[in-house]
Amino acid sequence: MIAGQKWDTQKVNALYELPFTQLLFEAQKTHRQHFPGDEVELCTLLSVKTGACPEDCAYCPQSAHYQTGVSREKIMALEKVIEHAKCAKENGAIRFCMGAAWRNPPKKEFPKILAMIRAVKALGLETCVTLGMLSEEQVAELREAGLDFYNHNLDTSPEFYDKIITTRTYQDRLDTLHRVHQAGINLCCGGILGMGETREDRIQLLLQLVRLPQPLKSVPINRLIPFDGTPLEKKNDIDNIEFIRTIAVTRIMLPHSIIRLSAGRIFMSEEMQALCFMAGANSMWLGDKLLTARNPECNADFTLLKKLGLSAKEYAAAS
Ligand code: SAM
Ligand code: DTB
Ligand code: SF4
Repeated sequence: MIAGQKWDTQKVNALYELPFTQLLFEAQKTHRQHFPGDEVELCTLLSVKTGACPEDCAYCPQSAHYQTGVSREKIMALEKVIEHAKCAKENGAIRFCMGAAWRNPPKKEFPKILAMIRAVKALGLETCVTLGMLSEEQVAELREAGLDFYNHNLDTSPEFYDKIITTRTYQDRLDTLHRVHQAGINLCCGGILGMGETREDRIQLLLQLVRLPQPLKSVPINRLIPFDGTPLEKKNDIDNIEFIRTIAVTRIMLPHSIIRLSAGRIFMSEEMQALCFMAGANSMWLGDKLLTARNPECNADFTLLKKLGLSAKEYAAAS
C-alpha cells in the first residue's frame, strides 16, 4: 500500500468531528500501542546563524524582509556550539537541533556545519539540523558527517502556502525532503498552526505529511508565535481545543512518529500542555530559548513533568 493511502480528506475530517473526549481516548489508545504512555523526549534548539534570511516566510522574525529587531549574527564558533550542547545534555536533552537562517547553506559555511554535527554527535547526543533547501551533494555530506535528523517543515497546506511564503515553492520543500530521504537521513517535518489557516488546510497538511516517502520519525507541531514586524504579527488564530484536536488527529494518522509540542508553549497553561500530551504529543523543546523566541524555563518544565508523572526519555543511539 502506498504510504498514507488509507487516509483521505473525509476520513481525517471524521476524526476532527469526533466528540473531544472520544478523540482524545482514540489518540491515547494509539499512542500507547507504540510508545510508553509516560515518556517525553526532550530536545534542545540552538540558532547557529541568526537573522538576515533572504526568504519571506510571513511568520519568521529572522526574515530580512521584515523589521523585527532580531539581531543578525554570523555563524557561531564551534566551541560555543559545543558548550551549548553539553549544557543541553546535562539538562536531559537527548537531541540537539541546530538551525540556520538560510535559504540554502552557502558553500563557504557548510564545512563548519559538518564540524558541528560531528562534535555534537561525539558528545552522545542525537543530531538534527535545519538549514533550508539542500542539494544532493550537501545531503550526501550531511549523511557522511553522521547526521541523524533533518528538519524541514511543510508548514501548512499546499493551498494556503502561497499566502505565507512567496520566495520558494511547496514543491521546492518536497524536493528537499525527497533528497534527504533518499540519502537515508531521518526526516523531521511538521507545520505551524494559528496562521489564519482553516481546518481544511490543517487536514491537507496532515495528508501531505502521511504521504511523504518516509514514515516520519519526528513531527513538530508549532503554534504561531506572532512577532511584531512580521505580516502575521496580529494573528493568533487557533482555538486551544482545535489545537489539541490537531495533535490528536496527528497522533492517530502518524502512530509511529514522535510528535513534538514545539513553538508556542510559552503561551500555554500547564493544563493545555497536559491535554496536548494526553492527545499524543511526546516531545518538547527544553531550554528557555527556541531559535530567537522564548520558551518556558527548564525548571518550570521539570516541575510540569513531575506534576504530570512524565519522565524524560533516555538517550539511545538513533536508528
Ligand atoms: N531556515 C530554515 C527553514 O526554514 O527550513 C530553518 C529555520 S526555520 C526558523 C524552522 C521552522 O521554525 C519553520 O519552518 C517554522 O515551522 C518554525 N517557525 C519559525 N518562526 C516561527 C514562529 N514565529 N512561530 C512558530 N513557528 C515558527
Ligand atoms: C520547528 O518546527 N520548530 C523549531 C524547529 N523546528 C527548528 C523552531 C521554532 C522557531 C520559533 C521561532 C524562533 O525561535 O525564532
Ligand atoms: Fe528563513 Fe527559515 Fe525564517 Fe523562512 S523560516 S525566513 S527560511 S529562517
